[in-house]
Amino acid sequence: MSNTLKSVIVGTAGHIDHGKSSLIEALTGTHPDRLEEEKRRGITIDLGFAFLEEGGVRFGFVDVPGHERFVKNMLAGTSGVDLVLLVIAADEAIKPQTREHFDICRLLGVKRGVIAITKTDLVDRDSAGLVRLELEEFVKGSFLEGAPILAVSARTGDGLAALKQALQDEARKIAEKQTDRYFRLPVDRSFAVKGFGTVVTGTLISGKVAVADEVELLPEKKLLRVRGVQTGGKTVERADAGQRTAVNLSGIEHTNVQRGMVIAAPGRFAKTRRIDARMELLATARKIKHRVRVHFHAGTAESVAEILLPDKAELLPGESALVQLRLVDDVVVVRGDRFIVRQFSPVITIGGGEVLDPLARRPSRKDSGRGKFLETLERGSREEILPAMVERNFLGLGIADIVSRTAWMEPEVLAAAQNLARAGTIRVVANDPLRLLSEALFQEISKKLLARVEGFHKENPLLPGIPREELRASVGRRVRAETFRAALEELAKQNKVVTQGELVKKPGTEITLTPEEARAKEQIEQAFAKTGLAVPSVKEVLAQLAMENRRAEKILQILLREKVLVRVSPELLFHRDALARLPGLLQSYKKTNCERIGVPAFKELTGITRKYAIPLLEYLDRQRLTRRMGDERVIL
Ligand SMILES: Nc1nc2c(ncn2[C@@H]2O[C@H](COP(=O)(O)OP(=O)(O)OP(=O)(O)O)[C@@H](O)[C@H]2O)c(=O)[nH]1
Ligand SMILES: [Mg+2]
Repeated sequence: MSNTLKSVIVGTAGHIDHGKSSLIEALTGTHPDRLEEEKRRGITIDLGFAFLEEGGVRFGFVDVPGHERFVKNMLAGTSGVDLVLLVIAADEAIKPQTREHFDICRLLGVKRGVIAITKTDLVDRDSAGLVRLELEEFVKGSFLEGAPILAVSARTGDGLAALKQALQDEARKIAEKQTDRYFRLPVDRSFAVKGFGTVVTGTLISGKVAVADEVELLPEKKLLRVRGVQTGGKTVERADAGQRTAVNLSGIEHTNVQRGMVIAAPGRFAKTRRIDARMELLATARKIKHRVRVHFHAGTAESVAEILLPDKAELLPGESALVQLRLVDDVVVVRGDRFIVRQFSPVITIGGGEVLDPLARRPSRKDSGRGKFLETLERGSREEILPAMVERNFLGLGIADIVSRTAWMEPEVLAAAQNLARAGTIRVVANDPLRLLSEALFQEISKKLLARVEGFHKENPLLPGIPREELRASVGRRVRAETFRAALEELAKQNKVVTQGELVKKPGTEITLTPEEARAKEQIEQAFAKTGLAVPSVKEVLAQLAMENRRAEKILQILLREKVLVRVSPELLFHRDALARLPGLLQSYKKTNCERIGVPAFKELTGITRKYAIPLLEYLDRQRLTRRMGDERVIL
């Protein structure tokens, strides 16, 4: 099984014409230059590839151009390499792109490498020795300090065996890649193969991809099917992280896939144009100011970008800072991805760094927690980052928000979330799909809901409870449905509220009526409504109900508390509609007669007897619709 071999990606680096491509050919038998123009001009323009299986390692070589005009192609090839093969011609020693490529490798976080001093057939031993000393000095303090330095010649084959051995030794030190990660492959080429259709290639930087998988093309968000997979030029069922991979895709023209796009596990990654990052400015660069325009490169993608310096006016050579990158085009990156920044014009590499928050928000003075948050993203553990992320989002965070920022696996997020929930830091408001909220915010929302339920009961003593939607509206649209549901469930679990169908209420505020009671309530109301002001006695009304007196009394109380019936005197109740007609009657009397009215005139006006007239007038006095003056009332 060829899959048991360790896969290692080796990228070349070095100045133009220093012999990179020749060395790859000498090592693998494949000349990596494939374009007509490359052959004609004798230089590498775009990325070239070659493979070698040796000593239990499957090497995938990415050969890059040394020409300063093609550094952007070099960048697309270098992201994802495990090992750099830094090539220096013995007759020229360190040149500008030796330095630039070396800087790029360092900024991209390449961890290991082998240095080849080539074309040794052109110089004497002493010169080669001087170049070696110069190189040792050059890489001091960097990831290449102590790396093997081999003197070789592609022409004579001198030193090639030792170089292969050194590559194997370094390859062995590279950590095995985890394949249980979400699949991600930044595309570096797309072309059509007769009889197969679209084929895209790239370095598989994360996870795995197999025949028949569904993948998502980003940033377009187009779902595609994998028809076939190749690694190292061989057809395979599956390709794993760390392999040069070609994927045959159905459902798309090759012209619709370009370098810089990403194929990935569907729904796991997101495109962005606003990235918070830690950026280092090279010591050799000029200082940069807030909002400087640059070229941004990450993976195989590039975009013009603006660098925002939220907490400083300028960034000095050799300094590093928390910056925000505003891109012109969409890219797909996650926390921890490396990037390179090149000066807008003339185009040279000036710095690079590490993505902290790929879905950043606009920096603002009000956002005082930003710096601390980014530092947590930079250095924190998952258990520290997760609550920090959750706290910054009033709406809480869904699993997709978390994964697309961090590329953490869903089970990892779940496990961390559960630990944090147990510790009382965050609240899991929904499990499937997972949604998290800060515990403090959750408590605040619960408190508001409870207060609203209590307030509702006070305002509406006779309504059984507040409708869910009304309760939901009371906390605003910034509270998501899942959060509302979870808070309500929690309150119910604590027995602080009771939910009953669409209603929410405090426990112990039972006033639900049976159908029989509801009918009785209707009958009582009718008895008063139809008699106008000449109301029957309460006793009489209740006696007519087919219901024991105590229950009937209770229903009467409900009507009184709902203010359908109004107690005018200890004995007399009136329907509110009948009472509502009185002010109008009095006002028209005042207009057509006089502003004073006596008991007889009132009796005549309303058509009622003295038995009702006196209590009603006293009620009107209390309501300040009339004022008693001797035997008469002044209509107010
Ligand atoms: N004498 C001698 N010439 C070499 C050796 N290696 C490469 N050359 C020659 O140097 C020239 C450049 O070699 P390439 O391999 O194309 O150099 P490169 O670094 O790939 O160049 P770019 O890709 O354009 O940056 C060619 O003419 C090679 O034949 C060597 O070991 N000895
Ligand atoms: Mg070349």
